[in-house]
Amino acid sequence: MSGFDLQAYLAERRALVDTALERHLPSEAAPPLTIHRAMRYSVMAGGKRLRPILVIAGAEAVGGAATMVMPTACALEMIHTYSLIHDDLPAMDDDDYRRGRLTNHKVFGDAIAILAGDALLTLAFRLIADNADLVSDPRVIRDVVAEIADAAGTIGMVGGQVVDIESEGKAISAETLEYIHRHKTAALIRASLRVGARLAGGDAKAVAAITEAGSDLGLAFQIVDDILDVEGSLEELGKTAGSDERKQKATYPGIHGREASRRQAKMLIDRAKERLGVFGQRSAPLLALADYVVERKS
Ligand code: GRG
Repeated sequence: MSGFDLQAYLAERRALVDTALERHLPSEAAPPLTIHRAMRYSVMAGGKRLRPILVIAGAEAVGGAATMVMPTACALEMIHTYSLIHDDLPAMDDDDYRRGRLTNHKVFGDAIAILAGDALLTLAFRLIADNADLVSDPRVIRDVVAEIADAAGTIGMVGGQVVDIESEGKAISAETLEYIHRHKTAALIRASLRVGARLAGGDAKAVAAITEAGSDLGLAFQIVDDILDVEGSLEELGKTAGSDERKQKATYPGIHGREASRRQAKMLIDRAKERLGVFGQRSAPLLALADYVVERKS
């Protein structure tokens, strides 16, 4: 037992992220009012804030602090929230609930939901540019922009989403499923850890270790998400459970069975934790976060 208090760590970092998001989002009183309300509705609906906390934890692992990376941490949460808003649209997964409330398009209509996602994605890159004022070498921002664009775009999250949509109702191979999960989900999680370490001045060895750990952590996160979709409830998940089966989506438990999926997630987490060993005492939050990824119930 490490004795590390993960719940306190998560609560403190979540509060910092929420305060920063509140500050960076356009005011509901600023015109055009509807789009600003729609952006705030989904971002401020809660959520675990996993990606911004990983940006912060990545920075802390190399001796940095949350203040140095906060605009980029908020940017990752905005990109993630945009992807959820668009994923819930009738043209994609057509979901009614997200983060314990009605989905964005159910409240604001499809057009505003599309635009709220677009606006969050563009605001995210504005925030990454603003992060230049907080780092010792602003040239790193160029790489951070490129890495986040790649992780969110067609060689990352959007690419995974395309293959996911094209695979609905089809029997796909285990390799294709891993491709979907690594791109749709793991790419952004890996990038969160990586840019946190880079912005805080991590050297090449540290960034390489955190990148590999991030990749394993990201895949494990999506495998657990697949298992929770089978085992969870609307109350626990804040979204409708059983949606993968209804949409005839291939999942880890569907292809490998629940037990083998759990074992695979655990193997990935153990491997990630081994890689995080290079950070010594500073790895405590990341090690606890890794365990949380497999043990979580929402
Ligand atoms: C629309 C370009 C585009 C991509 C959509 C995010 C996504 C890709 C789809 C949502 C459906 C899904 C199961 C995605 C996998 C990623 C995932 C597990 C999202 C949920 O993330 P959490 O659990 O959500 O971190 P909270 O609400 O806690 O932030």
